[in-house]
Amino acid sequence: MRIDIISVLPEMLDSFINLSIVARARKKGLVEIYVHNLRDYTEDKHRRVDDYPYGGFAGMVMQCQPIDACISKLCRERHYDEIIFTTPDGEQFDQPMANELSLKENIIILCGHYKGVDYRIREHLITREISIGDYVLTGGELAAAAITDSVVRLLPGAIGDAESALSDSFQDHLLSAPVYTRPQDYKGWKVPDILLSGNEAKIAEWEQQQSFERTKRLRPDLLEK
Ligand code: 6GU
Repeated sequence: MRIDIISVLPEMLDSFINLSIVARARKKGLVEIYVHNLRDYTEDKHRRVDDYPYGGFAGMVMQCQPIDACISKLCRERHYDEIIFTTPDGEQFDQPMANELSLKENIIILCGHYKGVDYRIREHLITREISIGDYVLTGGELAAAAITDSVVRLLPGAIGDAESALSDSFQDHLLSAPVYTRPQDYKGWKVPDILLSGNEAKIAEWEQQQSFERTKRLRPDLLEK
């Protein structure tokens, strides 16, 4: 898989793509991630990528030219399955969407900034608009990082235990059961006896029941799905 991220703040994504599971997946050759600085594509001599909005509204708007230049260059080099724009008014990102994106070959993620981008970009170049939740971030970089992280960890081989991605919270519309590690007793805080029993069937049953109870208590909306 290949992910191209277009940003006015590429530094914000550098540490993320060079750390942890995402970095390891890149080293293993499971994913290629490229971050493009939008300013490298502007024809403006001051390297500006934004301008005042028509209509006298507040804030600045990202211009068509640099975005079009960057996306067009990438699209001449290979086919992209999805050209995503991160924006608070997009479709809300969730696990099924991450699963779906993890099956794509090549995707572009354009990080939104300022008041937004010239709407013509959204009409003519973007194939999918994604929000990561109902709150406003200063820029789309954190959203692009969240999307990339959730997609990359699903690529076969990205995380050690093949089963652990499947047992994630949300993967079956349920929250995960609690987990514990050594010691059995920490300052009198005990690990549930059932987990020390060695009875696999009983443990599996406990896990299911915990999963269901936590979902019912914390996220009853998930049970309706
Ligand atoms: Cl994708 N962008 C911004 N700027 N804010 C957000 C968001 C995206 N998703 C939630 N809030």
